[in-house]
Amino acid sequence: MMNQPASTPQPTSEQIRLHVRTVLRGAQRAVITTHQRPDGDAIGSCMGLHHVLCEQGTTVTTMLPDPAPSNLQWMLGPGTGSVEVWTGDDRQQQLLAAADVIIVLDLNDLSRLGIRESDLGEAIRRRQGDETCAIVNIDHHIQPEDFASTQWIDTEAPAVCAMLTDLFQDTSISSETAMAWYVGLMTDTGSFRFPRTTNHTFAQASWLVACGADPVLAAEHVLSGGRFERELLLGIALQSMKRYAGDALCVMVIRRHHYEDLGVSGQDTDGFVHHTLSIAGVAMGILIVEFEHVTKVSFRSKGTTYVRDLAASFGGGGHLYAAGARITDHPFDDAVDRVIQAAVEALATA
Ligand SMILES: [Mn+2]
Repeated sequence: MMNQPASTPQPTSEQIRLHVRTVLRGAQRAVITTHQRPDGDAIGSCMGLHHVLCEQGTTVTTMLPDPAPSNLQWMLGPGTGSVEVWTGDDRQQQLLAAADVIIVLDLNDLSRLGIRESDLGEAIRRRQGDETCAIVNIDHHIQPEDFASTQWIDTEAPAVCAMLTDLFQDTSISSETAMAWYVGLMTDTGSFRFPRTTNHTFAQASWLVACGADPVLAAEHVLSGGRFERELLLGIALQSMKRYAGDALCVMVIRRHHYEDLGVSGQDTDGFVHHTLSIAGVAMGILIVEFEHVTKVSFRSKGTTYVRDLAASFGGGGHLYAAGARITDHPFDDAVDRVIQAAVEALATA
């Protein structure tokens, strides 16, 4: 949505896309950013657009809130622009303050980038309402915060990289850009198998490969770049699996000492939950991870079983088939029991 008086009709998605293209084309000093703990779609969408803007002569800084994970580091180069991790120092604050276009990708809520004076989220907020700076938000998550001067949200899109691929379909893109967007498409669709993978997704992948993306190399880098300790943690997660609700529910539980003993982090459990759905007869899978002051729950489902409402009952949210929640008001064991009980009830009444 572009910010307009309430009386004017909402712009169509085609109008928004045209406007995004116009803003990007006119960018002189752009800053691109994305969500914390950036994944393939986050890094891919940033770096693909980074290359596009560099090639048109824009001075570009991609400002990541956290370092790229080891299996995505290779995507950060090469390029003429700068790719850096936010520290909030004076030079970076100045970069944000001097940008004429700030692009926020794969993220729809600035508070996730922090709310303190020195945080990236606040540095962007300081440019809100500034006529010399366009804030462009391109995302596919639900419930967006209205923070941008141009906001393009498509919750049907399987990846932000898919949205950008469509946006630049009528242009010629470099092989670096094609590779970056291919990685986002591949990772956010779980290698082309999650819901929202359509014939159009394959058409996009085909075009990106025609433009120079290498699907073999992408899979090799992204899927084979894992750490030994993370695979050991996956082993613990798999060992922890229990089934409930006549085997329709499969639950994984990871405690703090499990990952701390291995020298990895609780975030290294990302993606583990999908293993629950690979079991015949399982309609809902849940991963519950213990953190210092919070229990994080990932819900996944398939077929006619949905998890959004279940996640919402714990104060979380997400999509029909993929949702999450953070539980802070109960000790870990209590939280685990509550989640399992609620899931069993949800399956019984579905
Ligand atoms: Mn995404």
